[in-house]
Amino acid sequence: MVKLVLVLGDQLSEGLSALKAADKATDVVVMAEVRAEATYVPHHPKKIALIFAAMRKFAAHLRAQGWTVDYTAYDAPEPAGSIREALLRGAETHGAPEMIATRPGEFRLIAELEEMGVRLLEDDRFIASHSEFEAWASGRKQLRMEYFYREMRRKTGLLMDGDKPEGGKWNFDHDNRKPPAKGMAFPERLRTEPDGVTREVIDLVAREFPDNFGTLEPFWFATDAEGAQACLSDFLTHCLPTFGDYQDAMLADQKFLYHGLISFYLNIGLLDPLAVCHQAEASYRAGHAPLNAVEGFIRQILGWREYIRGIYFHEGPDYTTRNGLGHTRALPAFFWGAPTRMNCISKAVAQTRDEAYAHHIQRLMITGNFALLAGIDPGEVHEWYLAVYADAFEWVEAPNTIGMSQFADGGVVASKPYVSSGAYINKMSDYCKGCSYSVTTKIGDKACPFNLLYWDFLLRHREKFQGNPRMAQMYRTWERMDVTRREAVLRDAGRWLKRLDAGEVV
Ligand code: FAD
Ligand code: DLZ
Ligand code: SF4
Repeated sequence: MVKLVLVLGDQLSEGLSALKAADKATDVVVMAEVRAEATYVPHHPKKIALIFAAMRKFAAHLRAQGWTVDYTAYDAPEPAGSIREALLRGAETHGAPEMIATRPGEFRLIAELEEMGVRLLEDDRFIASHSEFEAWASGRKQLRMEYFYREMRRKTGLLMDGDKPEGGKWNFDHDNRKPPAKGMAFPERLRTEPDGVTREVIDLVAREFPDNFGTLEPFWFATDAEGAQACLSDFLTHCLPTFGDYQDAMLADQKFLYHGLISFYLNIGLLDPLAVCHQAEASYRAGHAPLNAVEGFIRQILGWREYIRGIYFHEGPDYTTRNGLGHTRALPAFFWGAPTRMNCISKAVAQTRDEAYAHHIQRLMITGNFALLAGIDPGEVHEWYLAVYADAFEWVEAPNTIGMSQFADGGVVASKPYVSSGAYINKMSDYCKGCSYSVTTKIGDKACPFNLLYWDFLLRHREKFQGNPRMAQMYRTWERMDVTRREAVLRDAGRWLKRLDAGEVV
């Protein structure tokens, strides 16, 4: 009996559970570039091009291995509007009564497939299974990444010295996260020239999605497993040794610093997370990269990435609608490229527009920090992050945005809100030098908006946060401030927000 095997645009892995459960001699793989997936948010054109080009190449790879692949292109004479439509059509064409798929990374699509009777198999491309995460989470009051990460180290043996962590410590962050230093040298990053298949897709995306926010070209992503591995190898050779030191630094004319630039490859299946961690560990064992860098890098993948996925499935489908702080302000137009006088926001958004990429601290402490301080509706913030980054799929984006960044889940992911005044941004970046606001000014028209909004946020949510021991110091600082100064800060924050709401260039 013929089976239909659905392979989604972020399931481009040879070892996919649905492929392992099928027989290439009899079964048919269904892949489709569909309107519903390409438009559920206005994805960045580079993200759509990456996914479509990688899908086409994966289909060709499967065919070369002997699979029958029923592939519908976005501009096919009879396009498929949705995954459901592609499957129903495939079932009719191939007379296949049974449909299987690897469980998608989004509740919306899981519900759609379940409703159609598609048999869903566990996505085993992750290091922790759902049941392992649930076993770890059950009975715990707080789900802190650090403890989960230690379990993952023990489970995989990565950076272990017997039953002890390599170097005697689980976490070397103390040695990391330095501000940018003078004379830092940045290697040229490997860029992949588009080949014929990618070029066709780029032309299609330019035609079909002309109004989406984001610059399509130059397009530099790898679009197959070999290309992704070449990018990873380039990172391991040139950047990993310095990865930890400057992980949180931000520079206006350096978009990538020493970051991996691999999340989009991991998330669509071109790289395997465990294999990436093993390669990083090998770099340490060979004496090529120091422990603080390698531990920091492995923690991002073995710890954060796995933990975040666990949280999405643990918390359930209502997670993206949470709004624990009751924030309702509309997302300002400058998130979509309208002018702003805030240089940090302007630079982070311009980079996002050009590359469909920003590194973690730009996402967390520039755009995310601003949205949280200004009280933007977390649902709108979530849709923005889901749209604009090439690595954004709901299972990974939502806990980072709703949880870590916007504290809208009430503290499941973060133990305190990630907020800062301009001082942190000034310490970790060179943005403030080129800004029309003054980072050292705390009140008045020149005052950095982060300085004003920081106190406004803390005061608005005083009841919620003043009992948090990690925030008590901030409230004590406020109490020590002169009363007239306090009044001026709140007055100026209110005025600034009014100008924002009125659509002025702020
Ligand atoms: P590196 O800094 O080189 O880190 C190596 C790898 O670690 C990354 O490729 C990624 O796979 C993993 N990693 C690191 N931090 C995280 C994290 N917090 N969650 C999950 N994986 C992590 N990451 C996504 O993959 N998709 C998203 O949609 C996404 N949305 C985010 C939204 C917000 C508001 C924030 C604050 C973070 C978000 N992240 C997301 C996490 C992180 O910013 C990116 O994984 C990272 O910037 C990717 O760049 P890189 O490959 O150069 O990472
Ligand atoms: C993100 C995306 C886009 C833009 N297009 C497609 C597509 O046309 N066909 C497809 O199979 N998958 C696509 N995807 C990825 C899906 O949206 C993704 O599989 C779900 O969000 C689950 O993570
Ligand atoms: Fe951003 Fe404030 Fe610095 Fe300007 S002064 S770049 S708004 S932190």
